[in-house]
Amino acid sequence: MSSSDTRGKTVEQQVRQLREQLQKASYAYYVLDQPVMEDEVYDRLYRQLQDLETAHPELVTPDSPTQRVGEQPASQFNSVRHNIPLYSLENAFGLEEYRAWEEKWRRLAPDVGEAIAVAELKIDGSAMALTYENGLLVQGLTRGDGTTGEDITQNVKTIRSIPLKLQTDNPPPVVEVRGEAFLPLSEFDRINQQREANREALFANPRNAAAGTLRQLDSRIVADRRLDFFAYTLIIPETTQRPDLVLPSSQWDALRLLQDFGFKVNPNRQRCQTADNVAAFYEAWSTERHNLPYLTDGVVVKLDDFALQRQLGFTQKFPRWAIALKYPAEEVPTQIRDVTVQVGRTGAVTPVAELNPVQLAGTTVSRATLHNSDRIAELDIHFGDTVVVRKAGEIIPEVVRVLADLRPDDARPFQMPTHCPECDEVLVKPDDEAVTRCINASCPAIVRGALIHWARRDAMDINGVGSKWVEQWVEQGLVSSVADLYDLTVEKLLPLERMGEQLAKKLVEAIAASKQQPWSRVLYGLGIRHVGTVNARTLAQEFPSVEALREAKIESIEAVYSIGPEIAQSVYEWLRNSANWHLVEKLKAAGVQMERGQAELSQSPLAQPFEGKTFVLTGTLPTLSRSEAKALIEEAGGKVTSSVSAKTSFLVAGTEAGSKLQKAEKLGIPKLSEEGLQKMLKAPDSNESGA
Ligand code: 3BA
Repeated sequence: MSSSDTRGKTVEQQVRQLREQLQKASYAYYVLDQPVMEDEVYDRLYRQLQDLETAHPELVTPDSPTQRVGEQPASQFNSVRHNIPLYSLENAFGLEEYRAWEEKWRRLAPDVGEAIAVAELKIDGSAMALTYENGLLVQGLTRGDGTTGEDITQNVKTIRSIPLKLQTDNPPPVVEVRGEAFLPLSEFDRINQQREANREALFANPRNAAAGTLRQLDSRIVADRRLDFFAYTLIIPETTQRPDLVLPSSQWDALRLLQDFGFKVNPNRQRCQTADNVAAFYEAWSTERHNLPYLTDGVVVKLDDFALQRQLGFTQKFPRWAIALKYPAEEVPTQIRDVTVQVGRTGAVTPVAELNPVQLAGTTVSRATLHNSDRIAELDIHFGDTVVVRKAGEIIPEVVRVLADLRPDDARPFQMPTHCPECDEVLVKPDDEAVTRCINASCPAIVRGALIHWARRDAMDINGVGSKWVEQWVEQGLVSSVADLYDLTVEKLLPLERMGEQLAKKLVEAIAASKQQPWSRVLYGLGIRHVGTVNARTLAQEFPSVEALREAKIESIEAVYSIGPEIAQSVYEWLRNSANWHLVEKLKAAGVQMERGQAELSQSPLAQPFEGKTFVLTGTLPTLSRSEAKALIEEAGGKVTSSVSAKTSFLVAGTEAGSKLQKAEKLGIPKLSEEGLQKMLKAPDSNESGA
C-alpha cells in the first residue's frame, strides 16, 4: 500500500491523519463542548476521508469516524449475557430514607469511620455497557434484565460522544464502561415535533425516546437522533497486570480515568464527607437541575473507596454501597376516569380530568386541569385515555399529553358541554377567547365563588366563611349574593347541620365586623375583572367613594397611573350594569363602607412601605396561602419573585423550605416568618389599612 499523493504522503498516512483530525474535532465538539473547527472544514475533511476509504476499502478501520453513520437494518438484535451483571439501584425517596441507608451499611461495616461518598446526578436515560478490547469499541449492550442485554453495537457507534477508540497509547486488554444513554431535551422536542408532523405516535418522555431509539433496528435512524452518553462505571478485569497503569481504587478516580479515556463524565459531581454534604448537594440540584439540557431524576450516591465497596458487596438485587436518592416525579402517566367541568367565580368553565390517583412530586394527584376547549381539541382527549400529568412548581397539575397508542378502541372523544352543569343555562364562548363561560349571574357556582372571594383574607377577611359553609348557604337558598351575608342571623343558621349556637354567633359577628373594612378591600371583594388587590388600592385612593368611581368618565379612570385601558373598561362597565349596581346599593344599605375612611384619608397615596423591596416565598406558611402572601406584599408596594438572588430583600420562609432557604442563607438574605411579615406590614409607617 504505497500510492502517494502530491505532498509525498502515502494514502495510508493521509487516511490516518484525517482520522486523527476528525477525531480530535469531534471530541472537542461532542465531549468537551468546545468546538475547535468550523462545520464546513469538518465536512470537507470528512468527505476527503470518505473518498479515500471508498477508493481503498482495505484501509477502513472500526474506529474511523465514517463508521458512525449506521448501516443496513438488522433483522433482530442478538441477546448477550453480561460478563458481570448490571445491578439495580436501591431507591431512597427523601433524605430520611437516605440516612436510614447510611445507618444500614454502617451496621455491616462498624469499623469504618469517616467514609467519603461520591454524589453524582442521576441521569434519566437508559443504562448501557460498552466493551473495549485493546482500546477499540467492540460491543455495546443494553442493560436488559441486568443479566442479559441486547447487542446494539451498531447503534452505540452513532453516539458521537462515545469514543470508538480509547484515548490512551497503552490500553488495558479489556475495559468495560457503563453509563447512561439519554436524549437531550432539545432533541426530544425536535423528534416529537417531527413525529407529530408525520402523524406518528409521540414519545411520552425523553427516557422512553432514548430506550426506543437504542432498540431501533435501523441504525441510520439512530444516527439521526443524536443520543448522548454519560459514563459512570469503569471495569478493568483484575487479571490486568500492568505496572505502567495505575488502576483506580475509588469511584472518584475511576470517573477521572473515564474522562481521560475520552468519555463524557457528568461534571456535576461531588465528594461528600458527611450525610449533610449529600443533603446539600441533593437540595441544591433539586431546583438547579431544571436548568440542565437533559433530565435527571435524582442523585446517585456511591461509597468512594473500592475496598469498602468490596467489603459490603451486593444483595440479591443491589450493591450495598450505592443508592439512588430520588426527586419526586414531576410527570407521570395515569388513566382518565372521567372528565368534569368546573365553573369558577367569573363563570369561566374549566374542564378537569378525573384520574386514577398517582404520586406526583410528593403528593397524590387525582384531578388535573385540561384548561379549556381549545386545549382539549389540541390534546384530542377521549374518555379512558392514558395521559401524562405534570406538576411544575406551585401550579396545579395539568394534563400535558395523551398517549394515543394506549387508547381503547371504543373510546369516545370528550366534548365540552353546551350547558352549564350547575344552572343548565347555555354556555358562551366568544370566538376570539379560549374560555367558555356561564353568564348567568345567579348561577350557584358563580354565587359561591363570589362569596368565597368576598370573605378572603385579603378582601373582607371574614373568619370562618369558607367553601364549607358557603356551599350549604347557597344550596339551601339562605344566600344568593354577598349582600345577603349581612341578613344572616343566628336563628337562620342554627338549623344547618353541624352548626351550633356558639359557631353561628361567631359567624354572624365576623360578618358584621367586616362592614368596617376599608373601601379598597370592598372594591377588591366585588370581584371585578382585572381588579386585584393592587388595582383596587390604586382606584380606592383616587376615587373616594363608589359613587365617585361610578360617575367617573372612562378617560379619568384610565388616566390613573398604572390603570390601563382594559382595567378601566372593566370597572366602568361593571358599575354601569344594573344588577351590579343593585348589589352595591344593598351592600351600602347593609352598612358596608363604600367610601374612604379616616385612616385612608390621612395617607399619602404613595406611602408604600415595601416600595423597591423584593420578596421570595418558600415553604408552607402557617395561615397565609402563597397567593394571599403575595397579594399582601404587592399591596404594600413590594415585588415577589420566584428565585433567590443577591437582589432579594427578604425571604419569607414557612415549613419545609428547601433550597431557596439554603441559598438565602448562603447569600446572607434576611429571613422572615409569616408573623414577621405581618409585623412589617403593620409597622407605623405602613399604609396597610386593615381593620
Ligand atoms: N450511576 C445510574 N447503577 C449508576 C454502578 C451502580 C450504578 C446505575 C447508575 C450499580 C445514572 C443501574 C444500572 C446499572 C451500571 C448497573 C449513575 C446512574 N451507578 N450515575 C452503582 O446517572 N443514571 N444504574 N448501570 N450498573
